[in-house]
Amino acid sequence: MPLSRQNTTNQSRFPDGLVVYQIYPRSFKDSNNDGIGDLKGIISKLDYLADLGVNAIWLCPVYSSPMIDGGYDVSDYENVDPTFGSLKDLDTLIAQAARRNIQVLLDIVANHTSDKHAWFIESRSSLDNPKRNWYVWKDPTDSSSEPNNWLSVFGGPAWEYDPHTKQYYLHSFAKQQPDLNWQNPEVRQAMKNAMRFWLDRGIAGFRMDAVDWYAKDASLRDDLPNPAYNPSIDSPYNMLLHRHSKGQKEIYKYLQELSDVLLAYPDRYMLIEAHFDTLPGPQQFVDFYRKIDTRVAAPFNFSNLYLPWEAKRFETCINTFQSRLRPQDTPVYVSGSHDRTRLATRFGMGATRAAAMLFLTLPGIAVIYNGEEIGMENVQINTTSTQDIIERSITGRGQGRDGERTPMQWSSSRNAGFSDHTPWLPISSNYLTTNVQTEESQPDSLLNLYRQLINLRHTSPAIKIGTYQPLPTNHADLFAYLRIGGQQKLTVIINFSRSKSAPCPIVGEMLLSTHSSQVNTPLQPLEGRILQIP
Ligand code: ISL
Ligand code: CA
Repeated sequence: MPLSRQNTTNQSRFPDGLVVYQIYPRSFKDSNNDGIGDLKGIISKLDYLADLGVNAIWLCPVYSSPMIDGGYDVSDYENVDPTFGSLKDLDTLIAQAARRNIQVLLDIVANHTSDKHAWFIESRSSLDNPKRNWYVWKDPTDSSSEPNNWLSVFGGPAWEYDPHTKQYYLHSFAKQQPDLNWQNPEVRQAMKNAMRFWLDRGIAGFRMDAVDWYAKDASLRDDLPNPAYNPSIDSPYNMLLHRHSKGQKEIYKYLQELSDVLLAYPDRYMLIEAHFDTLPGPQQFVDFYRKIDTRVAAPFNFSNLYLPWEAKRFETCINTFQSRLRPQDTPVYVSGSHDRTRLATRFGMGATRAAAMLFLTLPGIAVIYNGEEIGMENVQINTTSTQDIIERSITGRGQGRDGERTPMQWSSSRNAGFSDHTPWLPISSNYLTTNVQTEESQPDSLLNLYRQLINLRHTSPAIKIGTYQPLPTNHADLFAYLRIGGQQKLTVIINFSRSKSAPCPIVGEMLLSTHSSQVNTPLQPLEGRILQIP
């Protein structure tokens, strides 16, 4: 009997037990000492990634870009920005990664382009330009103001007036990131062509950026005020509820069209950046599984990034989510990203081991953001070093993303072994102890725990392909679940308490403890265990 659930019930394209490693290329490894990470730098670290055991790397955008939003403002979808190297370097990276059984995923930023993209330059040139309708252009209102009240995620109105043609264009993000008009089939065709360009070069698939904004209310109705808005802590964007400026049902239709592109190639897939928090409710999230081909597409589950470190909150969140999935749906669990506070800073360094065990033993796909595996922390960036457009436009609100984007800490040598040149963002002051080289030499380091967990994920059939079942514990600090498959039955049990030990209610063989505990002892504070049950 075949072992794989996915291969028996459907032809899922997602490799079993997939671990995706997210790379922020600007901060991973600098090969030519200009202070900025690049493709050759990534190539030089492929052996590190192979030793870690990841099956895929997802590169944040490396396309040609004016870099207003760290490359999420693309001026050519079919080329590499010289900051990162050349198209040839990317081909080399794909080939070198393949030799190590590592797939390469690219980030498709399709909601908007850069204002320097040739399409937008044409579009803004005249009212009757053939590309005018590739973007969202509207006349001012009678009182000469913005067409409606929609806001930019990065602050201020989502409309920019263009004096040349006396119309406004829509930008859900920066004004240098005009929104494409997804209602226009030519735009969708152009995006599909860009995807094919990369698929033909050997890319395994994509992370689809900001899909929530693909479809807006066709009649551009105003968004309504958010009654829960708190001006002292919330981003000004959250002043309104975004019921009309994003999240319309056409998103599913558009994404299904993109799925069809992937289906025409063998073994290709996409991960979708959709947000629980920004959609009206969990049903919309589940709709991503129901309305898009689940063999090639799955949405990220970001909900864990917003939870406090409490057993019952995680238990409810994960059990509810799992209960809504059908066997053929692939969950995608995310523990950090280039947009969110790092795990060690969010939950505290003490919780990183248990969190690693949790995220790497859940079913489906695990996404690790670079640096989480060594316990990197958010870095306080002083105003003179600010890079992120959010920090520049919504200054001092703690919304900026530079803190989680600082250079990878490779060693205790100068600039943490990232570069010989002053890096584009400061290195964390903890790099002398928190770095790859040091942790490689310590058997019980966080890095070595990640390696063990990833190895177990690939070798244990229950974790790799097994089902997920809740396991109620009757203890406020414990969260436990069963993974059953391929003749193996495992329990994962995590003690979320930072100070109290807890009785271990499970009898079984200890496969792994985050704290090297012996079997039949109480769980230590913040300990996680994987137990094999006869
Ligand atoms: O991170 C956010 C705000 O702090 C989110 O609202 C984020 O902007 C949204 O999830 C979309 O993010 C993605 O697209 C953006 C880019 O800036 C982010 O880095 C990317 O992850 C625009 O392309
Ligand atoms: Ca460089």
